[in-house]
Amino acid sequence: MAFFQEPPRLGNTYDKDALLREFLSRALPPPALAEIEPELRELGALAGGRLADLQLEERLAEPRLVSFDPWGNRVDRIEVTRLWQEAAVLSARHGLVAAAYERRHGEASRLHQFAMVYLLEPSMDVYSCPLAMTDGAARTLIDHRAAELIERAVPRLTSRDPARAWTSGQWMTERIGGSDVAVSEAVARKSAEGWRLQGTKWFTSATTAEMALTLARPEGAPAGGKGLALFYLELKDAQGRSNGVTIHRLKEKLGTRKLPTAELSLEGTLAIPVAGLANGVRNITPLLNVTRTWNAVVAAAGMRRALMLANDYARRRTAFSAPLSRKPLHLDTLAGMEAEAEGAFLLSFRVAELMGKREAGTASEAEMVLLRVLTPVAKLTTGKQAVALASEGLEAFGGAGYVEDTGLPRLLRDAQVLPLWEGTTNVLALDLLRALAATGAADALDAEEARLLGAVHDAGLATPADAARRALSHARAWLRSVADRPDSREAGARRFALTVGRALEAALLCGHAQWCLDHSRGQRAAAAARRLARTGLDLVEDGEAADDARLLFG
Ligand code: UCC
Repeated sequence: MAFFQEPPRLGNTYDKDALLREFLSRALPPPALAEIEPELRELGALAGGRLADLQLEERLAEPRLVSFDPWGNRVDRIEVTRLWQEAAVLSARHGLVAAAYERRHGEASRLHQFAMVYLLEPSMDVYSCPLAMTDGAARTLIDHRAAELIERAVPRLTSRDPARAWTSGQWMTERIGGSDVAVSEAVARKSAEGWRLQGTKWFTSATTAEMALTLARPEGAPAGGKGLALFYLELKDAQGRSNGVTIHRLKEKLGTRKLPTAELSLEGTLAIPVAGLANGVRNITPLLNVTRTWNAVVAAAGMRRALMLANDYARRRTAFSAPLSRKPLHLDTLAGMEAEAEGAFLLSFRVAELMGKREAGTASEAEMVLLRVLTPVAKLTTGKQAVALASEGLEAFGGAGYVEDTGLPRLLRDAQVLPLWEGTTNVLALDLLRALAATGAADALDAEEARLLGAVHDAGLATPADAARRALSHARAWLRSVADRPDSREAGARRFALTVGRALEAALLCGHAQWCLDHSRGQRAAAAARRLARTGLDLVEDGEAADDARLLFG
């Protein structure tokens, strides 16, 4: 009989994720875990089952901009895919934004929220984008204590009722601006009815939102980021008419194709200042820090999805007379991916954990500084890892990974956005240097290293712990060496940031692995720590690599 290859299957993505379950056992108080686990399991079943099927079924569907109604009236309506419509309902019902604000689990509420995001996101066709901005907008309004806007918008942004829930846009990018937001051209003019905005926004993601936070320069204000102001606007007025927002077209992008990203004009759009009439760039950074955290979690989630598919396939695919799962070289490749995915997960969830503590008011001063430092590190490190791992994931399927109707190429296209939006790798590397210049930042990083590696005592973790220590010490020495050489500092910023990111991932994995060993949770995490530390030394065979690879095969 002719041969047909069996496709990969996901199954319940919660049950299959050993690291997620270990991490939650370690990080959450047992009653909190007992309370949320049934829902996580339900989401895992949905993500690995019906949603994944729908995603594949409507692989070719894309959002559509309807500019006019049949009678020529401008309507600027964006129609989204079925999966997006369902994702909106599911996200509200499960509280993918709300959980962080309801704070039912105190400082662990961000872990609860991001565990749900991590599970659902790979099957939601980047609906995480509007959710991330919605979360960021709520955080920004609250951080600025903008009382009237909080009262008006936050209950909608954090609603669990799909009929009441709003999403928010984050309209920063202009044709002239890009990463250099300070040169934005949009202008704000005071009128009898309030502030009106005029200008063009060049890359507004998820333009299906009900509101947006944006930047504009009040007439007469000075140039630069300090002269911009942060504004709140709603896209429609109370009668459902456009608030001076004209959508010109949707972007034709490499990936995130289900996500409608628009070019639009603001033509007399009524808007409300959120935090005075200056320092717009600084004032929008709470939003950026939230979306960058989402970016890191989404990167880790995408990596896990590629790996789950590749692992399952390795059992189903026989080549050269054995299943791939029995081929040492294939296992070694999957093990490298596993180690990367585990590092990315632990780094992004460390940021989530710190964010939760900050919001619950339980973070120490040093933890707040650490959060500021780790946010760009996590975003930039995991963004790069996500692309590399998606590419490796496709390769694990051979030719099938390059064929569109397997649904696999999307993994790579959607990953490619992660290092570039919400601040490119270079912009974030410079942001790390900015953050490290603050008082106490270097000490906070040292304390994190000591916290993670100080508890590691198992002999099998000595090598990766040492590798993490050496990398961090090398990074510190480099930073000191360029203190008086701004050009060298800038030129080396990316390498520095990635060194810090990867070293922290190794340290986090060592800390996690030690916990697993202490709690009879097996050797998997220790193998991942060793495998991560081996990266870059791939030709060095130390005799344990093949054993570790078997331990890491999920
Ligand atoms: O790409 C976009 C669409 C994405 C859709 C949503 C995706 C959600 C994804 C998640 C799920 C998948 S939206 C636009 C993305 N654009 C950016 O991210 C901008 C990239 N550029 C930067 O990040 C730059 O570093 C700037 C614009 C923030 C800063 O540039 P400047 O003009 O050089 O500004 P300064 O002077 O360095 O910073 C201004 C102030 C300073 O404070 P003060 O005024 O006290 O001196 C900085 O310390 O802002 C402070 N600051 C920060 N504070 C700057 N960055 C931060 C920060 N991250 N946190 C706290």
